[in-house]
Amino acid sequence: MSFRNQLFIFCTLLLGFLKLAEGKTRHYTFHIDYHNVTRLCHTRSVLSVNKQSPGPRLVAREGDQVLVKVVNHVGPNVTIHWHGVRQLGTAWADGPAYVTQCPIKTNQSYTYNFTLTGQRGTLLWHAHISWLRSSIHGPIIILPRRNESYPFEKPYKEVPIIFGEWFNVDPEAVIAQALQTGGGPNVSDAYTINGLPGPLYNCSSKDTFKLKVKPGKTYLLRLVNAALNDELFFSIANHTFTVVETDAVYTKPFSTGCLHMTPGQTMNVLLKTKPDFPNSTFLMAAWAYFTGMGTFDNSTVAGILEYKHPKSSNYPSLKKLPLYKPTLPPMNSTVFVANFTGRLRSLASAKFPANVPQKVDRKFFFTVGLGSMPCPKNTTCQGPNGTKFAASINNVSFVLPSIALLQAHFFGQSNGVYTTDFPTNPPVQFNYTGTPPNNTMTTNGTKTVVLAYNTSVELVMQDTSILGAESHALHLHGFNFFVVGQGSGNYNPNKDPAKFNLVDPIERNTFGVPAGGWLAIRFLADNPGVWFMHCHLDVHTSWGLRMAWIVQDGPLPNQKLPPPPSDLPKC
Ligand SMILES: [Cu+2]
Repeated sequence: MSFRNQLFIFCTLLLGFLKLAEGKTRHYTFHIDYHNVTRLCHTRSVLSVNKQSPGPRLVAREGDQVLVKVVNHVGPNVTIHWHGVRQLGTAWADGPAYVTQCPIKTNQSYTYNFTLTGQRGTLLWHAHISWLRSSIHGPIIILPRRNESYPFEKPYKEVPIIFGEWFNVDPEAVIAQALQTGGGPNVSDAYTINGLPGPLYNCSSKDTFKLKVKPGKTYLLRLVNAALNDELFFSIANHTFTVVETDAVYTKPFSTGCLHMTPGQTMNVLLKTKPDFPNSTFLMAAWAYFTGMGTFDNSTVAGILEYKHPKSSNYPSLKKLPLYKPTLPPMNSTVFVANFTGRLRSLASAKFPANVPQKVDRKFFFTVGLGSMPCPKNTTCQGPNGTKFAASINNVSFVLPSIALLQAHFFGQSNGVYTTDFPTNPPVQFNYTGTPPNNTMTTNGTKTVVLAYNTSVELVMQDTSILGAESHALHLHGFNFFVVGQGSGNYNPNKDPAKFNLVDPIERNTFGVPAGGWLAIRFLADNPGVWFMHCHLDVHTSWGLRMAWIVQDGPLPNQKLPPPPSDLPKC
C-alpha cells in the first residue's frame, strides 16, 4: 500500500472517530393533545405530550444534537422549555413564551433544535406558558459520551422518579381565577410519583408507584421535581441515598436519608439495596417544604419499594410483609434545608472542573419577594387588605410583552416592547428581613439588564419579609450558576463575601433563596441571547417574580446570536 493510500485510510478513520465524538442526531415528535386521567376518583381531560403525563423520556448522549418537532393539536397556545439545557448558540430553542418565542398556535408546529454540550445527568422538559407545565413535563436523560468513564459506582438499573402535582380541577382555571380575584390560588389535591398519588389518599391505593428491586444492587434514581408550586422532602424508609449529580452536573458524593428539591431541580442519587431479602417492604414518601403564610397542599405522596423474593420470580404474599414508613422533616424545617443545601459541592475534579468565575465584572443585588397591586376600581379583591397579590424582583413586577423579547432584541425593535433599565439595586433600602415597610405596592414593567458578552456576574438575591418571608426557587435560563454563598437574615456586603466558596461550589440552574435569607451566585454570560430568570414556584412567576438578561454578541462569528429559524412561530 502506498504511503498516500495509508494516509487516506488514516484520515478517513480519524474523521470517522471525530464524527463519533461529535455525537449523533436524535429526532423526537411531541404531539400536544388532551387525554383523560382519573385520580382520587376525579376524571379530568389533561393536556399532555403523546397522551402521557409525565410525558416521554428524552434520551440522548452528551454531544448529541436533539431535534424535537412539537405539534399543537389543542386550543391553548403552547411552548416547551428544555429546562437546564445550556442552549449554547441556540437561544431560539429555549422556549419560554414571549421571551424567546411566540407560542405555537393550534395546528401549528415548531422544531426545537439544540445540542447537549458539557452536561450529563438528568434535566427536565416542560411547557413554559401559564400553568400548562402541571401536566406537560418529562425527563431529559443525558448519558455520558460512549466509552467515557463514569466517576461513580456503575448502577445496575436506572429509574426516573418524577414528582408532580395533581389538581381535581383544571389548573388553568385555578390560576385564571387567582389572577382575577387577586387572591392566592387553590392548592393541588395531591402530589404524585410518576403520575401516581399512592395509598395515603382517598380512592388512590391502586394508583401507587412501585419500585421493584433486587437485593445487593445499586440503583440510580433520576429525580425530577416537576411540581408546580411546592418544594418537596423525599425519603425511603430504612434506606439512604448517595447524591452524585444535580442539574446535570456531577457532585462530590454524600449520603443522606432525606432529600430536598425545589420545583425545577433535578438530582441523580444512588440507592444501594439491602444485601439480603429483608422480609419487609418500604414506603417512599414526599411532602412539602413550606415557609410562607398562605395555604399549601400538606398531603403526602407515597410509593412502595418492594424487594423481589430470591426464590420466586413472582412477588408472593408481599402484602403480609411489614411495611416501614420513613420520617420526613417538619414541613417548615428551614434548618434541614439549610443543612442539606449547604452540603452540596461540585465534584470539581481535573476532568470535571468547577469553573467558578474568580473575578467579577458586574455585581447586582436583587430583592425577591411578595407585594401587592391596587385593586381595580369598582371591584373587590381577595389579596392582602383588599388588594391583589403581586411578586417582584427589586420591586419590579415583570409584565410579559405581546411579542417575544428575543425577536425584538435581534431585529433591534425594543421600542414599546422592553426597556433596559432594570434596577441593579433595590429602589428603596429597608430592613429586608425585619418589619416590612407600610407601602407594599410593586411597580410594573418589562425591564431587562443588558450584559456585554463574557461579563462575569455576581448576583445576590435577598428574600424580603413583605407579606411573609418565603423561599423562592430562582431559575436562570441559558446558564449554570455557582452558589458561592447563602445565609439567613440580611446580606452583609462587608462580611459575607469573605465566606464565599470559590473552590467547589455547587453548580445549578435552579436554587432556593432561603426564606428570610440571601443567596449569592456567580455566572459567566458567555451565551448571546435573552435569558429569562424567575421563581420556579409558578404562582410567584405568575405574580411577576421574573426578569430577563440580554447578553450581547461577542466579536467572533461563533459568539453571535444566529438569525431565527424559519419555522419560529409568529405572534
Ligand atoms: Cu418564589
